[in-house]
Amino acid sequence: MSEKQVLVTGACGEIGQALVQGLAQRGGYRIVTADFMPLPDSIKSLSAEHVQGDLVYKIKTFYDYDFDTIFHLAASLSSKAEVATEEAHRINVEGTMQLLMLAAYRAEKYHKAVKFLFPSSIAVYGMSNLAVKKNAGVVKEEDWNTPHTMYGCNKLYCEKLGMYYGKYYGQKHLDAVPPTMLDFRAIRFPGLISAFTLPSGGTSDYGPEMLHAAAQDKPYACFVRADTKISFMAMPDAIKSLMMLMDVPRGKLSNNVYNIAAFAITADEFRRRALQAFPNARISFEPNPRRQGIVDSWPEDVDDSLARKDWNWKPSYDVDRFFDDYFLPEIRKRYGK
Ligand code: AKB
Repeated sequence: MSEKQVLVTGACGEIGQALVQGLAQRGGYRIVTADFMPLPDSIKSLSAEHVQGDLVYKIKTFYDYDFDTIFHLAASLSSKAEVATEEAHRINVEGTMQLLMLAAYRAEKYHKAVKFLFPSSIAVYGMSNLAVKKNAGVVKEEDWNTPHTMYGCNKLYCEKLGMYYGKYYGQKHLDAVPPTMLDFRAIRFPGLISAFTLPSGGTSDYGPEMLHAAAQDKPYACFVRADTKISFMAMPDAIKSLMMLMDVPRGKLSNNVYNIAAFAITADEFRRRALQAFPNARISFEPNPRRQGIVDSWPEDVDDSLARKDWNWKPSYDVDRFFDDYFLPEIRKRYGK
């Protein structure tokens, strides 16, 4: 069977590295990667070709490629995007727009379905204050689509752009079998935690930063209050969800955008679990008002019943399994603790 050609943008990021490894492990793909940065050694040999540079300027390169699936992961995350807003808009919106145009062009011109997988975020939600956040509890896809950040606005708008291109391009070939179209599918990710890489530029970063610091005996000043609660997920579950959403036949999808959830815990719960595993951990709380404001606008948890219903989504790691079966064993190997 011939290999499917896949593009992974933002391949050097946390999701990118884990996804390239996941695709390579599964086999059957020719993986083309793109990023500002050169590929890290961990995935260098897994990429058939790496295009290094700014996606907005490199886009022309990709018009000659016959991609079956595009994972567009490149983004400037929420904390970074708040201090470099126009730059974030350029990366998050213009980059996405260029790639959607490319996918739509290929779908229409060559009568070929192109799957476009887009990582959206809990940052698309925005609650006005903590009382509203508490009352809202677990939110559905259509609730509270009033983001407070540049990153959240960018992600929400790009979801709409993806649906727009999916709806209005390639429609004349919908009666083909299989239908040929730009097939846009998005997942709203919670905070992600990998045992192998550290995030940068995000606001959910306090979770993974605290755990990695504790495992290395480094002191950590958490930039949000102890009672701050949002949802988190193990990186292997994030990769599993992308693969599941890629695989599911279009006909089973009742939506283009899906919440997924695993466990919602407070920063204090992270501290308690870190101390349990590493009793000498030195963790303090020194809230940063700007970053605190961002997480206070995000929901405590999200309702992923639609993903469960449409494509049988279920995380493999609840909070206990996350610590006991994934994070702690891997991190102990990594830091020799
Ligand atoms: C961030 O903190 O910006 C990201 C996200 C929740 O999308 N991790």
